[in-house]
Amino acid sequence: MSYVEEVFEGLKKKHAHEPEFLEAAERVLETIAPAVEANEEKYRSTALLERLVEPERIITFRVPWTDDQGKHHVNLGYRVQFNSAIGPYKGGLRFHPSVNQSILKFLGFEQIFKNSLTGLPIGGGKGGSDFDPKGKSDAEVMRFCQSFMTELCKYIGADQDVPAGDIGVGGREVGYLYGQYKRIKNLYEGVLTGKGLSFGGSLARPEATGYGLVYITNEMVKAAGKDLKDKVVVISGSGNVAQYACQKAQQLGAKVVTVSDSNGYVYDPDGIKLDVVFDIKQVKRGRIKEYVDAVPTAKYVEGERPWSVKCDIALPCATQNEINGADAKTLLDNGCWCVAEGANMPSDADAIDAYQAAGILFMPAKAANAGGVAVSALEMSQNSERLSWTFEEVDGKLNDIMVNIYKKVAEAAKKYGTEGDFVTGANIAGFEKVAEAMSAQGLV
Ligand code: NDP
Ligand code: 2IT
Repeated sequence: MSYVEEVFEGLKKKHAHEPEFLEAAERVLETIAPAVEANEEKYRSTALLERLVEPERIITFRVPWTDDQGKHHVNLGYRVQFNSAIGPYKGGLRFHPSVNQSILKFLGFEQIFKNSLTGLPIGGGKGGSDFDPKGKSDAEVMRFCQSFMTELCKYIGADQDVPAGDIGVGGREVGYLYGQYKRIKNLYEGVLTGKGLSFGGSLARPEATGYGLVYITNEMVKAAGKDLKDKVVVISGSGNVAQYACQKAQQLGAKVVTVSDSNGYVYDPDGIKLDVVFDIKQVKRGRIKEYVDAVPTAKYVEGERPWSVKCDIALPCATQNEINGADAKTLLDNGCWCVAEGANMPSDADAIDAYQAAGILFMPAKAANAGGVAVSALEMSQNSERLSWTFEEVDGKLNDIMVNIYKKVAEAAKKYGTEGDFVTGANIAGFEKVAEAMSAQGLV
């Protein structure tokens, strides 16, 4: 058995009840195998892979809070501090009823390599809660965030661990979390990113993940001799990532025809009107089906995802495993020739096999959605120097970072004899820097 297989077998025995984490670990381990084999003696003798796959620590805690009727509730809170070899733990907080340790370990593990690809000094972490913000009042969300931070504040800090948003955690939640951190610790520091502009946030952070996704997609498409102009794009989700992916794709001349939420999708053959989506999601916190009230020529499809809509390019921007093998086949049968992942691990293993067998352009999440965390790291830099950069400055750096990620990923794929396989390229390029830092720092 190879070293990589041995480590994965051990992991399966120890964490049999964590399917999402095992899925993410298996995919990374199998694709970095050639880079591991090139240094096998060194990595084996220092148990490098055994250390890489176990979080440095996981903090779990209860989060008691009171609803508007005075009823008491208890949710679970977590922070997975996965790897600090190249910088303080960095990664978002997810508030969603599906959150559990397996999902946060998968996200934290992916975050290690994503953060490494940005070229910025940030380690990997992730956290969150099984709290469901849907249907809660602002006051309930505030009380929940305050209780969550009352415990979390003991374990984070601007040079220690810097959380941000993810599903269910946006500007409102980050604001409440920041207020409570400051109140308890009496520290005004960049402990969270995605903050509001009036208290240390960065311009272009809300846009960063979606814009970055389209910048790297554009780079990949250009390298294949094509462009985004007039291409039909299908997007899933209608949250932070989906909204700004839609905006940038439209700015580059593409025609985005769908957005979705967990209830269904909207198909607008004339192109999604983003002002309508902003109003539903950012102002009213409503459901995407309300889109057809404002745009009666659009169609709402209840209970389905948008993968049966004919497109050139698919940008999944909702959640993990939202495209399975059958969905991928439908996309391919309808002529889709490019998939880039805004969400984390939206394509399951069968879907990726289908893309690769068909030879389409495919950019995996840890490269494609790294723009969000990259601008978070730029927010940390601005907080450290107590200055704010202009929108153009941040957006320009974001574009450079995404172009560089594309280069790194493409070069690593080529170096290991799998040209055009950006899954292998992203995993190896992300891994090499982390492995070097872990090796230099000894057995910790
Ligand atoms: P938001 O909470 O802003 O939006 C999430 C969107 O996805 C909503 O439309 C939501 O619909 C939909 N969604 C969530 N869960 C499901 C589900 N189980 N099935 C179907 N639809 C679902 O989150 P973000 O836009 O921030 O995050 C989207 C994805 O992007 C996630 O995978 C996240 O990890 C990833 N990501 C986010 C980054 C960021 O900076 N925010 C950075 C990098 C990656 P509904 O309202 O019905 O729940
Ligand atoms: O998955 C991700 O990269 C994020 N949710 C963003 C993390 C961050 O720290 O900005």
